Amino acid sequence: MAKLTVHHLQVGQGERIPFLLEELNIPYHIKLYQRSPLLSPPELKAKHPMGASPLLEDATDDASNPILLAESGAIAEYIIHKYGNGRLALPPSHPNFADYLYWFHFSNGSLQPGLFRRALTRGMVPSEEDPRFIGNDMRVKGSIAHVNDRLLKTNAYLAGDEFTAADVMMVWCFTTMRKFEPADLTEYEGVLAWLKRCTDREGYRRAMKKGDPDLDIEAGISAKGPPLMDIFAKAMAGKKAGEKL
Ligand SMILES: N[C@@H](CCC(=O)N[C@@H](CS)C(=O)NCC(=O)O)C(=O)O
Repeated sequence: MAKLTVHHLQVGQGERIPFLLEELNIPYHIKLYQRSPLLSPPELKAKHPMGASPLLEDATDDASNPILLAESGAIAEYIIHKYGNGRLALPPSHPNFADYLYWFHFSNGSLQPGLFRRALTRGMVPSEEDPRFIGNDMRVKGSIAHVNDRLLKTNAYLAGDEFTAADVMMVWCFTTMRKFEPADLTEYEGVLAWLKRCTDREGYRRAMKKGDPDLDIEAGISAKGPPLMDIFAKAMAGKKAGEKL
């Protein structure tokens, strides 16, 4: 049996990994870390050169020298292919293989960096009329509309009819990540219906109970989004310059 430990910094993208493991019914241990005050605490920083979450520790083959893997996407692929028999991925022979790859990578490759850039710009410009904010805002709105169009087309999941790891990767961008950068989803019916489909899943509920039991899931999936994490907005605005984050 696999001996997996997920190192998860609470209220963060690490939530994807327990979600995936629960969906695949693969047993794991979870070690929780709290932000200190915004970034990783010293014990998580010490575990890997990037000091970020998620981290997967795999002691299956060698308990004295476990594999330590970072990067959400790499961890997801590792789990799917090493322990999941390829479940929740689409194979190259599947007609929607290209869709699967595209949407699997879209969250960390386009939407999430776009949201983060907009958050940074928001903190740096005098007003939302500033062209630097407008440019980033247009990119985020374009990305969300692109996801919405896709979901209105499939009327199911990102890769097509089946729930896949592409959905696991994307959900956090529309839920917990909105604690860092707000995004009103009122106009995006496709995204809202898909969010409900994904977050109604038992795997998601079990994962969130283990990883972030204090997070309000209903607020996370609401059209307006969850309450913001104040310390992040302050950090983006440079209000804590000189202080340790
Ligand atoms: N590209 C990485 C990013 C990891 C990352 O930045 N994680 C955040 C959690 S949302 C983190 O650990 N932040 C705390 C820190 O960097 O100190 C991934 O996809 O796993």
